[in-house]
Amino acid sequence: MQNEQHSTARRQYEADGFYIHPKPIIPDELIQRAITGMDALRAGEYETGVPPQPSYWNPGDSPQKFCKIEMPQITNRAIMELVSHPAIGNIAHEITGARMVQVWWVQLLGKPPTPPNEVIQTNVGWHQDRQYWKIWEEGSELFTAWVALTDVTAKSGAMRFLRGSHKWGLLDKGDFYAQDHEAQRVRITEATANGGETWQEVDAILAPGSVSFHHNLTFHASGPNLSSEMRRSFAIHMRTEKSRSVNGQRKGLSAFINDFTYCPVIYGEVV
Ligand SMILES: O=C(O)CCC(=O)C(=O)O
Repeated sequence: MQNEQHSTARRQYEADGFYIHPKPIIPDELIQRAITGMDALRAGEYETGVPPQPSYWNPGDSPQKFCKIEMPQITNRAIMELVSHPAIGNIAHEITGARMVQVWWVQLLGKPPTPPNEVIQTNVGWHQDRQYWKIWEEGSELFTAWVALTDVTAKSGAMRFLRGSHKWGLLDKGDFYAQDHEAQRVRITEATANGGETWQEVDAILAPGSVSFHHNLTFHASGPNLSSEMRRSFAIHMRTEKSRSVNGQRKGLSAFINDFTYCPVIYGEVV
């Protein structure tokens, strides 16, 4: 039974370019501590004394703005515990067959509600993560675990994946900050082979403590949060032993990968 489940998850990930795990895997008490940690970060309080990396959102910014804070796990112990949770590493191993899984970058994400009649500015535009990850050699095995801390529904602006788009190659036509999804759809579809790929969107609906995984070439986006609560999550970017930074560089997004206190190995041994 165990093996059958494993192979189903892996087959789905390989065929679709994403995998949505059906049940919560992070204990509720850890989720609650991570939420407290997230609020501390948003208030500029750093438990470890270390600030996050330069970020799109900074303490004092408008609470209506999409909140993206880089490397939150280095500032707060509960967040580090959450992103290091072995259940995430086990599923990452299951879907990739990797011998080693390392967290190499993390983003705290908060999508605030958009009140009725206000202009929507918190969409995440269609993009492939790989377009922002040029520090890694081509073919590197890189993917993301997206952990929900709150109820993530279509109404609260769930992430949407384009089924099978990891097989389209790197199109370099995405934009994380774009707000007009329809204009993006036209531009991206035109860029696919003969403009002919099928556009099939799948919502990643997640209960608190649940996780989705997506391949670095899978197109994804999200719409407005029309619920009354902030949509909270962490995007945990991971690599396997089949990854290398260009020229072995340790800068930008690969700056910390030799520091396992910042970038924990969450499955297997360092290779
Ligand atoms: O949180 C979102 O809506 C998008 C996040 C994202 O682009 C990612 O985790 O790679």
